[in-house]
Amino acid sequence: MLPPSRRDFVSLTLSESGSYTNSKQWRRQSCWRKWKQLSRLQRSLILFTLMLLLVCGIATSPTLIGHWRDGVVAENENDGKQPFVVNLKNEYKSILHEPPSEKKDYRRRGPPVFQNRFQTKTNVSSLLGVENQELDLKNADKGSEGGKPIISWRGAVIEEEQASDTDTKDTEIQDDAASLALAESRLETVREALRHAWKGYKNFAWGHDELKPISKSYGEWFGLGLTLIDALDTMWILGLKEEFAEAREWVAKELSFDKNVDVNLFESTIRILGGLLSTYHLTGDSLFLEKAKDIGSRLMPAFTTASKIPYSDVNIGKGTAHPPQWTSDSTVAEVTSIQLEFRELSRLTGDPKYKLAVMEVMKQVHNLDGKQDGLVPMFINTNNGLFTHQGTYTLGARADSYYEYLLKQWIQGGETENELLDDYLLAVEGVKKNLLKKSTPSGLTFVGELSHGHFSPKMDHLVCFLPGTLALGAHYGLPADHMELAKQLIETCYQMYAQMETGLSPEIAHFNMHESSTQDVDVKIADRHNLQVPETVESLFYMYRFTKDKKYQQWGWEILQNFNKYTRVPTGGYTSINNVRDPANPNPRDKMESFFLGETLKYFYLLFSNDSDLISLDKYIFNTEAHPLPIWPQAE
Ligand code: DMJ
Repeated sequence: MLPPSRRDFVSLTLSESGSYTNSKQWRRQSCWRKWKQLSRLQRSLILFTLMLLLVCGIATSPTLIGHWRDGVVAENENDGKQPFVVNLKNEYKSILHEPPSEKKDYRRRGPPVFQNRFQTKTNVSSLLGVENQELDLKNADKGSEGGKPIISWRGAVIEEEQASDTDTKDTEIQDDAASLALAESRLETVREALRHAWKGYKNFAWGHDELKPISKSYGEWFGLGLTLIDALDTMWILGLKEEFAEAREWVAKELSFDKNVDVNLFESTIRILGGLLSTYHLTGDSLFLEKAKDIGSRLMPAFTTASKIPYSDVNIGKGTAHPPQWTSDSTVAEVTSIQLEFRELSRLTGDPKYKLAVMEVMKQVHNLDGKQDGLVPMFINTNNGLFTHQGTYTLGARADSYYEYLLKQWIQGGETENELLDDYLLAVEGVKKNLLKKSTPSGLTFVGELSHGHFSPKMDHLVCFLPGTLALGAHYGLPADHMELAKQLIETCYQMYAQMETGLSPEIAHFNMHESSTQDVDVKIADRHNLQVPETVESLFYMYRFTKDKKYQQWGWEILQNFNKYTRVPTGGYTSINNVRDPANPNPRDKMESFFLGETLKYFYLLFSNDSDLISLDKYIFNTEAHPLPIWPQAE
């Protein structure tokens, strides 16, 4: 039995007498007296109750618990342990209506503008009236998980997210519209350039090989309407129907290959045979196939040599062929860059003789001695079939498209001809080992030349086909470092334009490698001309197709503007220039090359188009004159 003073009950007598004064002193004395009158147990119970109320008050205060919990989270995040915090969150979330972690994630995501928008909307929604709270509750009901208030909050956030998504979509639609408008305006600029070039050709050089726009006359090379044929598929791709129709009319009525004329095998194959085959494929018009068969068969006498390595020149009227007057050699690039066209001619005609002739060349070159790490010399003898002038290796003139056609034949044939691929892969390694260097001061990667063991930092603009070819190979599954090299080289090719006073590249650049150099590119006086060649634009096109990096389009746009500024002739046509270093007097050469229409303008157009199906690189392979030929179906 407990003593009376420790009995378990509480009896509070608040008034000892009937007199009541409400003075502070009286209240203090009175309270204290009452407190003293309580038993120890009563006092303990009161203190315990007060403590309990205090703890509950703290626990139900979101602000305080928030501060406290954040402190714990920070501490636990610091040492990597969070079990207590996780439990705490679970324990309290139904009481606190604390937003789930997504809220923090939303705040972290997105650019500052988005974050501000989100925060503003959240604040606004916290001020919403009853109507909106009801809406939230409805969302909670639809929303799921038992319709708890916390879900109502999630519903609100979903609304925020939807609103933000809508805004983002609006922005994307605006971006898309702006980018479509930009692309269309650039495409129209290219169409206009082609119309202007065509206007000069039509007015002053109709049916002849090349326009001389300054003298308003023409030049003849083969006398076969070279510019007109080279431009056929470009006009088709650009949708210049009227111009295409008048060109077709000329092909149908005027073009005859029954002429006593010497033509260069390589040039007439890539421009005429390639142009006709491509136009046939794009249009389905058999006129172009018949013309292709005619010129193809007339070029075949070039292969009647002792070695089966073709002569450089053929008389397409007489059916005779010969090497140049000064040598019995042919150029390696020329004899190894006619394969895509003759192989396609065999496929279309069912006559294997074309393909057999050109593949014999590839077989011989594959087996020849005299290469260095897969790199080929520049000349080959048509009598004995051996390389001549050995010891010089370049990716420029006289060797360039050998490398390009190794890869492209492999792709054309359905990636089955392994010797072609092996030679290509070996050659890329040979380039890396022997020809790649960095310039000073900018560290541009360039491809120089090797001559009897001596490196020369000379790079032809022709070499700028290489980034595009490397990128194409990477697209077809070749090593990823080919693409990395392509990115470095296209930057260099662009700089060959950007560092010139006209913004147009010279035909040949010499890169500086001395520590004291203040500029990367030197140009010799004899190399200052620009023939409106396509290689950099071609590579920009491949790079854009595969990376979608808009900078390649922008670089191309700058180049096109400079062509318009320095090479456009007001009375019609464009001209090559002699001096890319003198904007005041670029010194026009009075010649518009056929490849300006056949290649350069076509690649500009394809570069500025965002439609990857416009001459898909999974269906077509471009010959070295930019004429697309189909990649063969696997069975063939
Ligand atoms: C074109 O005829 C072809 O691109 C060829 O492969 C190289 N020379 C000119 C353009 O530079």
